Amino acid sequence: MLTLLSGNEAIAQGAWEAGVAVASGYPGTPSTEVLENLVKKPGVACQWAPNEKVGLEVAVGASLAGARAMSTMKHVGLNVAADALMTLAYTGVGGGLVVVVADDPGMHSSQNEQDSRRWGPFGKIVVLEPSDSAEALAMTREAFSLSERLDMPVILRTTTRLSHSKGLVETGERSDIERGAYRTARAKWVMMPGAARGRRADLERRLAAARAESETFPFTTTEMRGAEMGVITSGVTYQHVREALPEVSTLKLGMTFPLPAERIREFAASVGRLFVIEELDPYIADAVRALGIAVETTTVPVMGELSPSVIAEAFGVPPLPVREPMTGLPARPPMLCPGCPHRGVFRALRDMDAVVTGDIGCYTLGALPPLGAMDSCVCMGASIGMAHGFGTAGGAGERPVVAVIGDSTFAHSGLTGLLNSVYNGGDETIVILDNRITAMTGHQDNPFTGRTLSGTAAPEVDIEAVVRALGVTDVRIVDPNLLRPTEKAIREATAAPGVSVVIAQAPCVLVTRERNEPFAVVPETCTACGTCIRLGCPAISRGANSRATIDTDLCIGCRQCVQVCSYGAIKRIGRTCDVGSAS
Ligand SMILES: Cc1ncc(C[n+]2csc(CCOP(=O)(O)OP(=O)(O)O)c2C)c(N)n1
Repeated sequence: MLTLLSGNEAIAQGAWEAGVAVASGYPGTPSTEVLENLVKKPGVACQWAPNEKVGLEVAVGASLAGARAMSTMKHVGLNVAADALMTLAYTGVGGGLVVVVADDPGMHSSQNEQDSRRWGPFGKIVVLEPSDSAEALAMTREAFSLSERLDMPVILRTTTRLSHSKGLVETGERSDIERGAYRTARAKWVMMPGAARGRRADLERRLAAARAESETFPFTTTEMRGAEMGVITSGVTYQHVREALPEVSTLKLGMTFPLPAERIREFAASVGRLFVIEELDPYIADAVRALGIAVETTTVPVMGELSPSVIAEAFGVPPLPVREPMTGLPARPPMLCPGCPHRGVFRALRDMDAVVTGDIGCYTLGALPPLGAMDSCVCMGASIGMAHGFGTAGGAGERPVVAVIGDSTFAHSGLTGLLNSVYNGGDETIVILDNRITAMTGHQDNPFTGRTLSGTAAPEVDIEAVVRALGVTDVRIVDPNLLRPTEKAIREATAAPGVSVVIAQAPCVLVTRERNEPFAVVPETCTACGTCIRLGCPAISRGANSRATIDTDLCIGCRQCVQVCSYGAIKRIGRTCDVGSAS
């Protein structure tokens, strides 16, 4: 059937058609929708893991058992899973094993833009790169067979533009894949040095087979449109090249590790001028030059997302007709939502002048003004170890050191950091922002939410019990919507010696969707002191005479602003009432 699917939907469809039996991953933009779509299909055990390493290990275990398996993650997730990945080329696979990794050129939603193609030569693992949704489906199907033929895991690498844009695909039926009986194969799977040396040598044989596959890979295509100029490219960049430079001949690489040396040589010999156009690192260009082939340099940027216009500009061709963004629109910087419970914690931390080692989640927005209460954000889970390191290095005078971490991030990679703090006698406070969801990536469940990816009930792991089990005795639980008790708890925790944990517990307002009657500012009473403005609530702004005004459509009635107004100028109103104009 012909359907319109996003790249991520197409990957889910391709995996299902290939007979994938187990799929496990961790959310991360732009990869998240692969599992969210696959779980809707029958016959696949589809799960969120607490982090990417566990997700990959689950898939590896399923592959060991002989089933086709897949793991999904964003590019930085593969750093977390890399310990498993780097040995997988040695062990090889049982059932076909596909690792979907989605890169984010331009960092729409990431802390860096590393180029995952480099895992190919680094881990000695096949890398495939689809260039549209149709290829995403077909290549995913093929990836499982390839993995089994080569006895190797296969990385399917996408980028934001491919993952999230839609294209026409022809969907098919699910293959009937019989899982064979499990047979012990210790020399292949138990990677002690003696066995690993054997598998390392065998890997060279398998890599040679992979190189041969690359030469004939059906998704690697040469399109001759003239002998003057040729472009080697891959992934979605191929589509941009076709749009920006429709006259040039192209070699589109479907397999970017191993590269097809002969196909590249042949193509290079057939054109007068050779260019490589690729997003992010000069990965293909360097490899082509290493073959002794001259590649002309370009001004195509090595960072950020490419587009037909960027390529057209670099090649001096007339700009493409694109709709320019409208000008004069009001700036809309990212902010915590109205009523977000994280706000109560950051307001306290700002007023305490704490040094805050931060982490990744919605709460990273606590770094922005007017809250401005975060000093670092490096990678998931880093907050706790960094707070410990900061304190161990002598801290910052009288300023308390506080780590902030969300519930999903705590499950992902915060547990070991906390264990480290306890073990090494830390003196830091950790605030766990427990909104019972992985909000940042679109509300996925996690081990603390009591639900699985398929929506079934799961044991709701008790964060307090986990924290105590890790050896923390000073644990406080607060509702961050109650501003003074929250500040009091954090102040007391930071004043107490040793490692202390404050669990700030209140559900994400976008999950509960609860709206109380909104509040409004009584203009006659407001002194324009700005205290409520400094909460950074999108519903509150300065109106006439600098007095505060509340947008009642945005206000969800959380009462945070009422608690900071010393003049009683914020009053509950009905949605249709008016308290006068702020003149
Ligand atoms: C290694 C890695 N995996 C995944 C992500 C994507 N990601 C960013 S924040 C986040 C989790 C946020 O959830 P939580 O900690 O509960 O905070 P919330 O957004 O709910 O406030 C995820 C999955 C990432 N940045 N890095």
